[in-house]
Amino acid sequence: MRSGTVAVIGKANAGKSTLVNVLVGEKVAIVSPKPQTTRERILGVLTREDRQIVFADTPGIYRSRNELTARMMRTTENTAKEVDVILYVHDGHAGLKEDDIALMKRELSRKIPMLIAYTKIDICPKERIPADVKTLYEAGVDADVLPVSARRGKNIAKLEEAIFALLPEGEKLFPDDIVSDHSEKFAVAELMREKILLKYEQEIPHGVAIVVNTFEKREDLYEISLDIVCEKAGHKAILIGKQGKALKEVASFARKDMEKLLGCKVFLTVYVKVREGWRDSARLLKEFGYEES
Ligand SMILES: Nc1nc2c(ncn2[C@@H]2O[C@H](COP(=O)(O)OP(=O)(O)OP(=O)(O)O)[C@@H](O)[C@H]2O)c(=O)[nH]1
Ligand SMILES: [Mg+2]
Repeated sequence: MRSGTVAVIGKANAGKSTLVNVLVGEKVAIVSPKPQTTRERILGVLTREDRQIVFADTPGIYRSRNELTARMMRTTENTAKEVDVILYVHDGHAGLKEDDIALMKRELSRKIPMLIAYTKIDICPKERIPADVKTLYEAGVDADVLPVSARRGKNIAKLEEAIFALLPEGEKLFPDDIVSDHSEKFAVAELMREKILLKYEQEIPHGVAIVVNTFEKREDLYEISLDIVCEKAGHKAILIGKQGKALKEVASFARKDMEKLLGCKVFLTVYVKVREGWRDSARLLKEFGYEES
């Protein structure tokens, strides 16, 4: 039996959460085309007869501009320090830049076994892959590079085996039926945030926090009531839309996913509230559940 933890690290929007979800085989983390989708460390647990791999999905590396993003970066830094393996996720489609090499070298300097998942190969030019691998080798990035596509499920089994080979012998860290360290209530809040990330543009989704006030099972349905907290009155108006149309749409979209997750009907009530500057307020960050992991 081998078991251990794997920090999944990389730039914002690289495809870390998508990769963790396919490796674990369940949606443990939300995904969107916007950077800074993941705000907290989320564990996704893969258990087989001979192994348990605990993936720690992390907020993507991004220049921090407020206390929320600064906390996110500290979470990522703290996670990378205490693991058996680092899985560095590189977005092959975005192209290899000098700062990618610098980030990989920084992770390598921790002296923790590291693999590079070169992802999104389904949409990147084929000839680019060997050229980038050569560039990395010549730059002294001494780690195995595995080309994968999380979206197409390509080379995922190979990646799992490469991780498995780096894990220490040991007993399971979680019971067999656990796939994540987060609650259903957390997952519900995240699904709401995911739909907001998908529907609204620019700063609006980044300035949104979800607070679940009611989460109760009543016979054959869940009663869920939540606040969408935003930063400005102008954002609130856009979130709600003309005659509440936008909000109705996004809430209905989220409700359908919540029903899939919980396996029963959901009665969802949504309120939009304004809390100016919450991303820089230690008190509000705590109230909304954003503590450093
Ligand atoms: N074509 C393609 N797109 C992918 C692949 N993996 C992820 N994506 C897309 O890339 C975008 C970002 O994916 P995420 O998994 O949210 O990225 P992340 O690294 O977790 O991002 P942050 O949490 O913001 O740091 C989404 O639109 C995904 O659908 C892939 O293998 N192929
Ligand atoms: Mg993510």
